[in-house]
Amino acid sequence: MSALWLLLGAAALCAIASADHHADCSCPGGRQWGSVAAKTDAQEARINRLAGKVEAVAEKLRKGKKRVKNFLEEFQELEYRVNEIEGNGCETRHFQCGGDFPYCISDLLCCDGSNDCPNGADENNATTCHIPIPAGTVLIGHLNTDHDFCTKRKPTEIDLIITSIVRPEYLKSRLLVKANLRLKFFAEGAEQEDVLPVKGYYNFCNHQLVILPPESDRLGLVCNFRAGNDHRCLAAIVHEASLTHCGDDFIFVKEEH
Ligand SMILES: [Ca+2]
Repeated sequence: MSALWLLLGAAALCAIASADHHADCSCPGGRQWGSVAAKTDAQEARINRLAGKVEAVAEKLRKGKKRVKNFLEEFQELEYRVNEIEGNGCETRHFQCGGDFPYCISDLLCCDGSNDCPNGADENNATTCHIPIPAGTVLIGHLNTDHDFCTKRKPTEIDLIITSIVRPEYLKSRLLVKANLRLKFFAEGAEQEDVLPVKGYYNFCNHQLVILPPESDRLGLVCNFRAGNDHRCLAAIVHEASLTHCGDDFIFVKEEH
Protein backbone atom coordinates (compact mmCIF):
# COMPACT_ATOMS: atom_id res chain seq x y z
CA MET A 1 0.00 0.00 0.00
CA SER A 2 1.28 3.47 -0.79
CA ALA A 3 2.65 5.86 1.79
CA LEU A 4 -0.01 8.51 1.17
CA TRP A 5 -2.82 6.02 1.59
CA LEU A 6 -1.08 4.64 4.66
CA LEU A 7 -1.10 8.10 6.20
CA LEU A 8 -4.84 8.40 5.89
CA GLY A 9 -5.55 4.77 6.72
CA ALA A 10 -3.32 4.81 9.76
CA ALA A 11 -4.93 8.04 10.90
CA ALA A 12 -8.35 6.46 10.70
CA LEU A 13 -7.20 3.42 12.67
CA CYS A 14 -5.57 5.63 15.27
CA ALA A 15 -8.69 7.72 15.61
CA ILE A 16 -10.70 4.63 16.43
CA ALA A 17 -8.07 3.00 18.61
CA SER A 18 -7.04 6.04 20.61
CA ALA A 19 -10.19 8.07 20.74
CA ASP A 20 -10.22 8.24 24.54
CA HIS A 21 -6.58 8.93 25.34
CA HIS A 22 -3.90 11.31 24.21
CA ALA A 23 -1.06 8.84 23.85
CA ASP A 24 1.35 9.22 20.95
CA CYS A 25 0.09 7.79 17.71
CA SER A 26 2.35 4.84 16.93
CA CYS A 27 0.61 3.65 13.81
CA PRO A 28 2.61 2.53 10.76
CA GLY A 29 1.80 5.61 8.69
CA GLY A 30 3.19 7.90 11.37
CA ARG A 31 6.43 5.99 11.65
CA GLN A 32 6.84 5.83 7.90
CA TRP A 33 6.34 9.55 7.51
CA GLY A 34 8.80 10.20 10.32
CA SER A 35 11.49 7.96 8.96
CA VAL A 36 11.28 9.48 5.51
CA ALA A 37 11.26 13.02 6.82
CA ALA A 38 14.36 12.20 8.85
CA LYS A 39 16.44 11.32 5.83
CA THR A 40 19.38 13.61 6.09
CA ASP A 41 20.10 13.88 2.39
CA ALA A 42 16.55 14.87 1.56
CA GLN A 43 16.57 17.58 4.21
CA GLU A 44 19.90 18.88 3.00
CA ALA A 45 18.55 19.13 -0.53
CA ARG A 46 15.51 21.06 0.70
CA ILE A 47 17.64 23.37 2.82
CA ASN A 48 19.95 24.00 -0.12
CA ARG A 49 16.98 24.89 -2.30
CA LEU A 50 15.73 27.23 0.41
CA ALA A 51 19.11 28.88 0.74
CA GLY A 52 19.15 29.51 -2.99
CA LYS A 53 15.67 31.01 -2.94
CA VAL A 54 16.45 33.21 0.06
CA GLU A 55 19.53 34.51 -1.70
CA ALA A 56 17.55 35.17 -4.88
CA VAL A 57 14.88 37.11 -3.00
CA ALA A 58 17.51 39.00 -1.02
CA GLU A 59 19.19 40.00 -4.26
CA LYS A 60 15.92 41.38 -5.60
CA LEU A 61 15.42 43.37 -2.42
CA ARG A 62 18.96 44.72 -2.60
CA LYS A 63 18.29 45.97 -6.09
CA GLY A 64 15.30 47.89 -4.80
CA LYS A 65 12.89 46.42 -7.30
CA LYS A 66 9.15 46.84 -6.98
CA ARG A 67 6.74 44.26 -5.61
CA VAL A 68 8.26 44.48 -2.13
CA LYS A 69 5.02 43.20 -0.68
CA ASN A 70 5.33 40.01 -2.73
CA PHE A 71 8.92 39.58 -1.68
CA LEU A 72 7.95 39.89 1.96
CA GLU A 73 5.30 37.23 1.45
CA GLU A 74 7.94 34.99 -0.10
CA PHE A 75 10.13 35.53 2.94
CA GLN A 76 7.26 34.62 5.22
CA GLU A 77 6.71 31.42 3.28
CA LEU A 78 10.40 30.60 3.50
CA GLU A 79 10.41 31.34 7.20
CA TYR A 80 7.47 28.98 7.61
CA ARG A 81 9.34 26.37 5.58
CA VAL A 82 12.47 26.66 7.69
CA ASN A 83 10.40 26.35 10.85
CA GLU A 84 8.79 23.27 9.36
CA ILE A 85 12.21 21.70 8.72
CA GLU A 86 13.49 22.60 12.16
CA GLY A 87 10.39 21.17 13.76
CA ASN A 88 8.03 22.58 16.37
CA GLY A 89 9.34 20.75 19.42
CA CYS A 90 6.85 17.90 19.06
CA GLU A 91 7.19 14.42 17.65
CA THR A 92 6.19 13.72 14.08
CA ARG A 93 2.45 13.94 13.45
CA HIS A 94 1.85 15.88 16.64
CA PHE A 95 0.34 19.31 17.19
CA GLN A 96 2.08 22.06 19.14
CA CYS A 97 -0.51 23.81 21.31
CA GLY A 98 1.59 26.95 21.65
CA GLY A 99 1.62 29.32 24.57
CA ASP A 100 4.21 29.70 27.31
CA PHE A 101 4.60 25.98 27.95
CA PRO A 102 5.07 23.74 24.90
CA TYR A 103 2.47 21.01 24.88
CA CYS A 104 2.07 18.38 22.19
CA ILE A 105 -0.96 16.30 21.26
CA SER A 106 -1.59 13.76 18.52
CA ASP A 107 -2.64 15.36 15.25
CA LEU A 108 -5.78 13.22 15.39
CA LEU A 109 -7.17 15.34 18.20
CA CYS A 110 -7.65 18.64 16.41
CA CYS A 111 -11.19 19.86 15.82
CA ASP A 112 -12.82 16.76 17.29
CA GLY A 113 -14.97 18.77 19.70
CA SER A 114 -12.88 18.20 22.84
CA ASN A 115 -10.31 20.60 24.27
CA ASP A 116 -7.06 18.62 24.42
CA CYS A 117 -4.67 21.57 24.63
CA PRO A 118 -4.60 23.48 27.95
CA ASN A 119 -5.21 26.67 25.98
CA GLY A 120 -7.82 25.14 23.67
CA ALA A 121 -5.69 25.76 20.57
CA ASP A 122 -6.68 22.41 19.07
CA GLU A 123 -10.31 23.58 18.87
CA ASN A 124 -9.76 27.21 17.87
CA ASN A 125 -12.20 27.97 15.08
CA ALA A 126 -10.34 31.07 13.94
CA THR A 127 -7.08 29.24 13.28
CA THR A 128 -6.82 25.48 13.67
CA CYS A 129 -10.33 24.42 12.68
CA HIS A 130 -10.83 26.95 9.94
CA ILE A 131 -11.39 25.40 6.49
CA PRO A 132 -9.20 27.15 3.89
CA ILE A 133 -10.44 25.12 0.93
CA PRO A 134 -14.25 25.20 0.73
CA ALA A 135 -15.81 23.66 -2.38
CA GLY A 136 -15.30 25.98 -5.32
CA THR A 137 -11.82 27.04 -4.24
CA VAL A 138 -9.37 27.37 -7.14
CA LEU A 139 -5.65 27.24 -6.35
CA ILE A 140 -3.23 28.40 -9.05
CA GLY A 141 0.39 27.24 -9.05
CA HIS A 142 3.19 28.26 -11.40
CA LEU A 143 6.10 25.86 -11.61
CA ASN A 144 9.77 26.09 -12.48
CA THR A 145 10.37 23.29 -14.96
CA ASP A 146 14.18 23.61 -14.87
CA HIS A 147 14.48 21.04 -12.09
CA ASP A 148 11.55 18.84 -13.02
CA PHE A 149 13.10 15.48 -13.79
CA CYS A 150 10.23 13.26 -12.77
CA THR A 151 6.86 14.38 -14.14
CA LYS A 152 6.04 13.22 -17.63
CA ARG A 153 4.40 16.50 -18.72
CA LYS A 154 6.68 18.98 -16.96
CA PRO A 155 3.73 21.33 -16.32
CA THR A 156 4.30 25.07 -16.22
CA GLU A 157 1.07 25.55 -14.28
CA ILE A 158 -0.97 23.35 -11.99
CA ASP A 159 -4.45 24.41 -10.90
CA LEU A 160 -6.42 22.62 -8.23
CA ILE A 161 -10.18 23.11 -8.32
CA ILE A 162 -11.86 21.84 -5.14
CA THR A 163 -15.17 20.20 -6.06
CA SER A 164 -16.29 18.80 -2.69
CA ILE A 165 -15.26 18.45 0.94
CA VAL A 166 -16.71 16.02 3.48
CA ARG A 167 -16.05 15.93 7.23
CA PRO A 168 -16.22 12.24 8.23
CA GLU A 169 -17.82 11.45 11.59
CA TYR A 170 -15.21 8.79 12.28
CA LEU A 171 -12.26 11.15 11.76
CA LYS A 172 -13.13 14.77 12.46
CA SER A 173 -9.52 15.88 12.35
CA ARG A 174 -9.51 15.39 8.58
CA LEU A 175 -11.55 16.60 5.61
CA LEU A 176 -12.02 14.28 2.67
CA VAL A 177 -11.44 16.27 -0.50
CA LYS A 178 -12.35 15.78 -4.14
CA ALA A 179 -10.92 18.05 -6.80
CA ASN A 180 -9.93 18.46 -10.42
CA LEU A 181 -6.25 18.86 -11.19
CA ARG A 182 -5.65 21.00 -14.26
CA LEU A 183 -2.20 20.60 -15.78
CA LYS A 184 -0.89 23.10 -18.34
CA PHE A 185 2.19 22.14 -20.31
CA PHE A 186 3.88 22.52 -23.67
CA ALA A 187 3.91 19.65 -26.16
CA GLU A 188 4.25 19.53 -29.91
CA GLY A 189 4.90 23.27 -30.01
CA ALA A 190 1.71 24.33 -28.29
CA GLU A 191 0.26 24.75 -24.81
CA GLN A 192 -1.78 21.74 -23.81
CA GLU A 193 -4.10 21.07 -20.91
CA ASP A 194 -5.13 17.92 -19.08
CA VAL A 195 -7.71 17.73 -16.31
CA LEU A 196 -7.56 14.83 -13.84
CA PRO A 197 -10.11 14.04 -11.12
CA VAL A 198 -8.30 13.57 -7.81
CA LYS A 199 -9.01 12.71 -4.18
CA GLY A 200 -7.24 13.63 -0.99
CA TYR A 201 -7.63 14.97 2.51
CA TYR A 202 -6.94 18.03 4.64
CA ASN A 203 -5.34 17.73 8.08
CA PHE A 204 -6.60 20.45 10.45
CA CYS A 205 -3.68 20.12 12.88
CA ASN A 206 -0.90 20.87 10.42
CA HIS A 207 -3.00 22.77 7.86
CA GLN A 208 -1.83 20.32 5.22
CA LEU A 209 -3.69 19.33 2.06
CA VAL A 210 -2.66 15.98 0.56
CA ILE A 211 -3.74 14.97 -2.95
CA LEU A 212 -3.35 11.28 -3.72
CA PRO A 213 -1.65 10.22 -6.98
CA PRO A 214 -4.09 10.15 -9.90
CA GLU A 215 -1.81 8.40 -12.38
CA SER A 216 0.55 5.45 -12.78
CA ASP A 217 3.64 7.57 -12.09
CA ARG A 218 2.39 7.65 -8.48
CA LEU A 219 3.08 11.34 -7.90
CA GLY A 220 0.90 13.11 -5.38
CA LEU A 221 0.63 16.68 -4.15
CA VAL A 222 1.12 18.13 -0.69
CA CYS A 223 0.31 21.74 0.18
CA ASN A 224 0.95 23.40 3.54
CA PHE A 225 -1.14 26.39 4.60
CA ARG A 226 -0.07 28.73 7.34
CA ALA A 227 -2.50 29.29 10.18
CA GLY A 228 -4.42 32.46 9.51
CA ASN A 229 -3.46 32.66 5.81
CA ASP A 230 -5.99 31.08 3.49
CA HIS A 231 -4.67 32.89 0.48
CA ARG A 232 -1.77 30.61 -0.36
CA CYS A 233 -0.07 27.37 0.51
CA LEU A 234 3.40 25.98 -0.09
CA ALA A 235 3.12 22.99 -2.40
CA ALA A 236 5.29 20.09 -3.48
CA ILE A 237 4.89 17.22 -5.88
CA VAL A 238 5.87 14.10 -3.95
CA HIS A 239 6.71 10.51 -4.80
CA GLU A 240 4.05 8.34 -3.23
CA ALA A 241 6.34 5.61 -1.99
CA SER A 242 9.13 7.71 -0.46
CA LEU A 243 7.41 11.11 0.04
CA THR A 244 10.53 12.73 -1.40
CA HIS A 245 9.89 15.88 -3.42
CA CYS A 246 9.84 15.95 -7.22
CA GLY A 247 11.33 19.17 -8.62
CA ASP A 248 11.12 22.55 -6.91
CA ASP A 249 8.42 23.37 -4.40
CA PHE A 250 5.98 26.03 -5.54
CA ILE A 251 3.21 28.24 -4.16
CA PHE A 252 -0.48 27.71 -4.74
CA VAL A 253 -2.29 31.04 -4.70
CA LYS A 254 -6.05 31.14 -4.28
CA GLU A 255 -7.88 32.65 -7.23
CA GLU A 256 -9.82 35.75 -6.23
CA HIS A 257 -13.43 35.93 -7.34
CA1 LIG B 1 -9.48 18.20 20.44
